[in-house]
Amino acid sequence: MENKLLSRRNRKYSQNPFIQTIFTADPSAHVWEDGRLYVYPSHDIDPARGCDLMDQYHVFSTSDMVNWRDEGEILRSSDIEWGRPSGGFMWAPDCAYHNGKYYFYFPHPSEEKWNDSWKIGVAISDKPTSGFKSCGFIEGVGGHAMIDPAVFIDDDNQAYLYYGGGKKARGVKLSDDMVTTIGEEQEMQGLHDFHEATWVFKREGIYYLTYSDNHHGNNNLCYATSDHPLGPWNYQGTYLEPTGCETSHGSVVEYRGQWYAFYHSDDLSHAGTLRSICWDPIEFTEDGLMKVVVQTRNGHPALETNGLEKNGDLTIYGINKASEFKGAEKVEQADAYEKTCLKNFSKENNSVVVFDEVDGFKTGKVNLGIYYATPDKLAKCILLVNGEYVSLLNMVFSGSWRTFDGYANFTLLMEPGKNNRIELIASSGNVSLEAISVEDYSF
Ligand code: FUB
Repeated sequence: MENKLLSRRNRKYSQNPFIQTIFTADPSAHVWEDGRLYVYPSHDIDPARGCDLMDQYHVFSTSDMVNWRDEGEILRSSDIEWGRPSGGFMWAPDCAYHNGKYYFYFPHPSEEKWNDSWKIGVAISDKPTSGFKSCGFIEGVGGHAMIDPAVFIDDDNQAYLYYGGGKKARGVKLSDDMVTTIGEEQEMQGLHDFHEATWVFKREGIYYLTYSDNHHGNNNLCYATSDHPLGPWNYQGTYLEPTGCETSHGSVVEYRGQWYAFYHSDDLSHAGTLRSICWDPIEFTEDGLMKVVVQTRNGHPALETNGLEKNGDLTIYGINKASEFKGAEKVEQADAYEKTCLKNFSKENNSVVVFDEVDGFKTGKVNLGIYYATPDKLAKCILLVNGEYVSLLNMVFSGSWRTFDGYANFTLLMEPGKNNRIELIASSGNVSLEAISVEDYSF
């Protein structure tokens, strides 16, 4: 039974959206020196209030494109000393690696009057998924609607910053410190119907600038090409048709010999400000044109991991180890872990389950797994750790109340050692809970 539980952490085929436990948008994908692919998205906070409350960037990584590791939170608005006093508005970010350091770029307003005071903030770390410290913002760029930074580093190690919104896309060279600019910023010429979401990559000597257009209701992702990183650009058309969501935002990256398009949709929530990140392969013509991406829900096989996976010690706590529960029935069910589950875990029943003495390992950084079945499209529970609210977590349709195939996971900080209290409170939908696990993320 334990193997059945663990197989959910090691799936064979892709699913879109590929991050389902929390809502994420605006994925910026990069391959770093350890050979893994990392995605830096923004985080739609549930319940949403437009895009106002967006905060708390999490990073995700993979070695096989199918099994994703939530690397945890790297920054939130309360870490930004120059930021908007009431926070929120941590919109589409990007990350760059240069001379041994990781630079995380994010748009954030400095004043309550948010749309007039956008700045491009920078946080720096020696590691790709932790230790980021705010180091101010890029002087001389930003202003009204100026969002969505993307950094491209050319083969000669010269870095370029792109950003924009409100119909204007701009680009500028960055100095070696990756925080100050060189020369005047330039308006990107030749784009058609630019809206937002700049991203630049290079393939076979051609520079590509991708962005979202103003297509009414649901944006397209479009692109333009050039033989110079700052243009002028030749508009080439759409490579990602509307995803159904009222915004569109993507990145394009090569990983282990295949090019991939990352984007977001609202397939999970059907709410335009509770978005979820997706990927699909992208192909090019012999002339270097981007073919329109086929948007899938599932089915791309996992790549061989080739020793690139990262796993820590794992401890499982079946429902029999819960120290308290209420508002749900403990029932014997053949397929459940240890043949026990908590049935009818729902808001209507005021259901709560508590696990005490949960291991935070050496540093308290753990990936919490929740194993469940649900007949509902999108069930949710509230996670409290040591009495504090942490997040609302999604549990998506698994087939039926006894199809024990559901797995939600979320990386967080708790206390080191074995004295943590995890509380799950039903928030919507009807769930059969079978176990939780913690994985040591202290490395
Ligand atoms: O996620 C907030 C904003 O919505 C982004 O900055 C835009 O690109 C759009 O996706």
